[in-house]
Amino acid sequence: MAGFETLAVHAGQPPDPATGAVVPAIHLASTFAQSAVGRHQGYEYSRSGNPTRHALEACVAALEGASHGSAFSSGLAAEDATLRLLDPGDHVIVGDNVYGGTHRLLAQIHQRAGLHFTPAALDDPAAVEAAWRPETRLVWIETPSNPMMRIADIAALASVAHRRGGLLVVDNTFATPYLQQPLALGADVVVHSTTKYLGGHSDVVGGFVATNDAQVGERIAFLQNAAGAVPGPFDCYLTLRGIKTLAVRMDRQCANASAVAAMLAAHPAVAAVHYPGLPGHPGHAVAAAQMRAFGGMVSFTVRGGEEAALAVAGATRVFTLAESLGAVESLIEHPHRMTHASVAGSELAVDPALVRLSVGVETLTDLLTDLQGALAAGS
Ligand code: P1T
Repeated sequence: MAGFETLAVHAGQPPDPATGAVVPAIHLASTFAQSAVGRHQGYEYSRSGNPTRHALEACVAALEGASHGSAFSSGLAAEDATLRLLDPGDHVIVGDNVYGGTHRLLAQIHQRAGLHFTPAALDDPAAVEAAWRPETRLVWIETPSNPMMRIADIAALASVAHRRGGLLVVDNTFATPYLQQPLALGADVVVHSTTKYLGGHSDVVGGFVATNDAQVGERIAFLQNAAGAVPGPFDCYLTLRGIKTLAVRMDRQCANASAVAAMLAAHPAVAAVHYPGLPGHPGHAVAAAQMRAFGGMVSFTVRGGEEAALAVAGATRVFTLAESLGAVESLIEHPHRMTHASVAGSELAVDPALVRLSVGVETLTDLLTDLQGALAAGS
């Protein structure tokens, strides 16, 4: 089997047999000619299947070690399709720290359609087991989690879920398949916001579902076509283009993030740093065992509370104040008021003193100087 970087550049995108083009074509056609009714060359209509989208699907499936992969128009569309595997009355155990939009999707859409869910400590397999009900069908986690960077033991949770007859879904957005391969660790389904590290350049929104369970994969492909939340061909092309450099971007982002985390950990204005690469992080050992490196995301609380956090988030010059993450440019945000505003006041609410960083590929000294200046302004 080819190595990760080779797959990232080539999987699903051999040179075009008609022209030799080394880059996949952007097939804009919405429909495909049939030589007789039902006789076609594999494509009928672009919601059901599109050659550029299929290249992306083959590539990400290969990176995740999956037999089935379906691309969606956003991460939330991919999550929505995954939750539609369930029926009214079914129960989901969701990690108690997840992207605010994931909680909103469960609480404000799927719960209304009859799904039940219970948050449980994602870093404690016993807590997940304790939350299990006879009607539990699925455990849903992020690791590292957004925005607290908590680490779930994927293999341990997979064994709890399987013993009880459920599925484990891992949102692999923060880690990417370069750092962590949930399916190889026992997870049943991987979901992604490809908007983040896979796209890598803050210029495309997308999502993905990957699995080795044929029944699940076929149902997800059915939902992709039947509900229709598909990405356009240009978006698929941009995502494929981003993926080619995933490994090299990630190497730099991990190195920059670990230096940023070390600086913050020693800074007097910082109360706590959440980065699984720090030896004191409670998930450090599990992360070291299941991840290649510790990722490009760092969060921290400031001693001055919410006001200081807002001041820091507003005072950087190299880090741009913006939602999202995973691209080449560094971003800073205030989860309580931004990405996790939809969980404010709920049991999943995040500390208003928390600041989240997505560390990019810029020159490390510029990033450190920028943060030190903002921390001085915020204290
Ligand atoms: O934004 P979208 O492509 O729909 O993906 C949603 C999503 C899913 N999973 C995780 C772990 C995410 O972080 C996100 C989106 N998150 C942000 C926009 C953010 O700034 O945290």
